[in-house]
This record gives sequence, structure tokens and C-alpha cells, in this order.
Amino acid sequence: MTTTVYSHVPEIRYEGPDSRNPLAFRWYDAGRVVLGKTLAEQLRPAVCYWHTFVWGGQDPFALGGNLFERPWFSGEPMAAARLKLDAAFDFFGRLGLPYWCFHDRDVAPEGASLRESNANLDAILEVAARKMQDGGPKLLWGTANLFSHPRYMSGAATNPDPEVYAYAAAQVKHALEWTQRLGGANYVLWGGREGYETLLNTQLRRELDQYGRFLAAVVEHKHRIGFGGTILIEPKPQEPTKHQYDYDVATVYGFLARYGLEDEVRVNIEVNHATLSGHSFEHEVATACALGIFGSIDANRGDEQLGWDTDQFPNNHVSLVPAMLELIRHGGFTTGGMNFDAKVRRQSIDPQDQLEAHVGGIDTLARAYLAAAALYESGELERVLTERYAGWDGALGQRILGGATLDDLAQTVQQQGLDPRQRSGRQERLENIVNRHV
Ligand code: XLS
Ligand code: NI
Ligand code: NI
Repeated sequence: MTTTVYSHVPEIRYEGPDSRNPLAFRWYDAGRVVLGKTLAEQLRPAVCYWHTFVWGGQDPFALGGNLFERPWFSGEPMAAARLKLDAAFDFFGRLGLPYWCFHDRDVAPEGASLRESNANLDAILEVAARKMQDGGPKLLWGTANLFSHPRYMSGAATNPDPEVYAYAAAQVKHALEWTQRLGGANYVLWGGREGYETLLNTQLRRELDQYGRFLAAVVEHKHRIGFGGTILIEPKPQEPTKHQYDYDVATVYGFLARYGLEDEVRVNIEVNHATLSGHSFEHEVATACALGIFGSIDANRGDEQLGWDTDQFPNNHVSLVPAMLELIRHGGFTTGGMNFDAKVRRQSIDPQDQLEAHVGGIDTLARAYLAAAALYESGELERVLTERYAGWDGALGQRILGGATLDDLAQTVQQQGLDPRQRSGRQERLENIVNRHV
């Protein structure tokens, strides 16, 4: 292994809640068995390539180059991509999380033509495949970047120009085939540019049909090549476009149902996207579980005072307990996991800052999961729920769900003299129960 900017950091290990070592896990004890599986198997955490190895600390007010100094930010692009890959796998090894995720353009530079871009990607991912075999992490998901290049300015699948659609399709084909080759558990589509800036220049109905066809073509290709992973859409309400078509989980479900894809595609829910769409994160998880399209999670957080996708590392375990509880009630992940779609703040310029950020993030997820598991196992909330809905398991509830008509029910009320009385929802008692477990 070549020396990288991360090589001075020892392998990060679990030292328990009392440790003061900034490079040790306090809650993430990967092998600890909780609800029948290890924490690593329950959380399936992943490092994302883009924020950690590609972003250079720029913000919209910093014109020019990178704030962070990394050896792969300069030099011949393919040599730089190789340096970056070495550093990334060194980072993965020191952190020890089981998965990673990438966009095609994160790992290899765009070439002068599609053919050249594909060749660049092939060369770098051949090396990645070897590193994965030599004890590197597994691939949680791959994806294509259909939002950075100027050609995608007005959309990829939803572009008014079908040539752009075709280009995007070619890019997804290659990224999907590589995801399969690397044993990826999922393939993600985040439609950053699939939306509009103004309806004055947009035919919304047409764009939705284009997008529906694109997604169907991705699913067809998945089956043609025999990719066993899950296709995931990542909802987000806006940013970069003013309005994105994949606004939130419910909108995505409606879109999938309209194009007959609700059994083929699931969602990758990002914490900060959930809150930007005006929902809580747990609402989005619960909705996806209820509709049968829950897939995976992009773990991060926003800032209550800033209304954009700040992609900060999770650091408040209490806020994540309700969503973890929904995940547990659902039976956990199948192919999904928890990808740190998160970046350090731009003044955190040292390579080690990125490792410490991931340590805090994974500890936060682990602590939230442990609390939610204890809460679930105590049965206290689950008992309240069973009692609250008991009527629906009884004779009347079953008769209603079995198709009772309004006439039937009017008769029942009169014959049995029904006069139902309101009962307390006991919200504060339940909140106190949750607080006892966090
Ligand atoms: C951006 C998205 C992006 C996707 C992958 O807001 O979160 O990072 O996860 O394209
Ligand atoms: Ni994301
Ligand atoms: Ni995001």
C-alpha cells in the first residue's frame, strides 16, 4: 500500500463510551449482536466518494481552486484519479466500514468523448475491483453523475433535447454494468437536474413521460444483464433545480405507480432531503415502508437555520431514534444501507478531519440504533400500538375491511346503539418512554 495523506492515522477501533481518543469508536462496536445481527450488518454503513475525495472545500463565494490541499487535485487527470483511488482505499481500510459508493465521474475524469470517458472509468475501476478483492469494502451502490456537466443544464432524461437523453442513457448503461461487475447491492438515480427552473419554458407532462420511459429502460437493462441489486430513486424537493420531480417519497411513489414501476424501484431516503421537503426523516422512512418501496438511506443532517442541503455529518442520535424505530419495525435493510452523504465544513482542511467526521457519524447512527432497539425490545410502545388499534382486529374492524357498505354500517350503528367515546392518544407518556431509552 502506497503512503497517502491518511497513512499517519492508525486503524480505527472500538474503545467504548468512555474513550477520549478522537480516532476511536465509542458506540459502533461492529461485531456486537443487536436484534439478531451484528451492528455492521444492521447499519450497513458506507463512505461516499464524492464529498470525501472529490469536493475541495469550495462554496459559491469562493471563486477559483480548491481550499483543501490534496495531491490528487492537480496534475495529469488520470494519474490524479489513481492517486485519489489509492487514498480512498487507504481511508476505507483505516475506518473499516463495510461499504463504499461512487458516481462515475467521481472516480475517473470525463474525457473528450463518451468513448474516452468510458475508457477512463474502465481503467480506474479495474484497479478498484482488485482493491475490493484485496480486503477493501463492498459496493453499496454505484450511480452516474447526470448533473455536473453543462450538457445536463436543462435536465438529463427530462431535457427538451432527446440527444441529451440518449447521452444520459449511455452513461447510465456503463455505470450500471460496472455496478454489477463490482457486486453492487443497489444502483441509485438521483435526479438533480430532473425538474424545472420555470414552467414558462417547460412542458411538465412531456418531461414526466420522458422520465418514466428512462426509468423503465434502466429497469429493462437491469433484467437484461441480470443485475441482482435494487434500483433506487433518491427523492429531493429542489436544489439544484427550483423544483425536482422526485420531490419526496409520496411523489416518487405516485410517479412509479403511474409508469407501472412500483414493484421494480425503491427509494434512497436522505435525511436532509426529507427535511427540505417539509417532512421529518422518520415520516419519509415510515411512508416508504408503508408503500413497500423502502430501500436505503443517505445519512446526513441539515442546519435548522440554513434552508439548503448542507450535508453535515449526523451528530444528534436522539433525533434519529424515531427513524431507526421505523427501520426496525420494518425488519431492517435488505439490499440498502446507510451511506454517509456528508461532508466536513470547509474550514476542516486536514485529511484527519474527514476520518474524525466519519467516526462521529457512525457513532451517532450506532447509538441511535442501540436506543431504538432497546425501545423496541422493551415492547412498551408496541403494546400501546396493539391496544390502540385492537378494534380493527376485532369483529367490526374486520367486517369493515372486508368490504362493509355505508348501508351495512348505518344499520350496525343503529342496531347496536354504537356511541364511541374519544380516548387519549397519550403522546407525552409515549415521549417520556422514548426519553427513558435514549
Ligand atoms: C445530492 C444527492 C447526491 C446523491 C447521489 O443532493 O444527495 O449526493 O446522493 O447522486
Ligand atoms: Ni444523497
Ligand atoms: Ni443531498
